[in-house]
Amino acid sequence: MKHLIIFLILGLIGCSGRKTEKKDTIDKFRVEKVTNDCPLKEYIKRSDDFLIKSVFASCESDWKYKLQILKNNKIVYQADSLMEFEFNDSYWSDYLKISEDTAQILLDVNDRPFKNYILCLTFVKDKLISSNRFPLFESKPLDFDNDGILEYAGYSYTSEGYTNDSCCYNPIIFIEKSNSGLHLDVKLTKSVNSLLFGEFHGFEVNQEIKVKQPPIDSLRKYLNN
Ligand SMILES: [Ca+2]
Repeated sequence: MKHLIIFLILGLIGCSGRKTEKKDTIDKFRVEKVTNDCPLKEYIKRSDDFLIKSVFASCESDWKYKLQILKNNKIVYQADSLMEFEFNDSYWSDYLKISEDTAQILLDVNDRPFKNYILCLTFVKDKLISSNRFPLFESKPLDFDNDGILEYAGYSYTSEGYTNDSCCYNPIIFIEKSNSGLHLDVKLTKSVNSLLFGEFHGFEVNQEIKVKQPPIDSLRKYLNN
């Protein structure tokens, strides 16, 4: 969490106009100490016309933060500076060119202590038109409903993995990869979870809804793992 501390200290310094000279001196000393022990570095990734910029503490290089996305030198997305991102090899492409003007960027968000999730940003030219949260995709996509279109499967809760020991409703979510990009497959998600849990209880995990867990083989089948 050292980089979080650095951020918080930087945030405090950003309000220095309202602070005393003594307080400013203490804060500057802290920042220099922390950054000397674990200097900040910049992470840059290019996807087509989009430039993703973020920073990370060199001693915690897995977690990037203060993320910005630029197109033609203009900031088109700026994450909350407390959000942490990871850039790992994965089953899914982190950039989808949908048409001449439309593209999707997928970001792996570290939501610790909870499970990572995917933030799917859809841009038309340089405008962000939608921002969707998807569960992390568990494996390669599969045409689960035989409609000729692939779907990714994932679930949103637990850090331990999906086991049949848990007692609460935790739906498997299907994200269809169509010609118009990635989007929630409502029909498939409803039908599979109705089959697994006897009834569809919604798209969100719900700890208030106690359910009999389906056999692990069924879960693995629908997670394609
Ligand atoms: Ca399909």
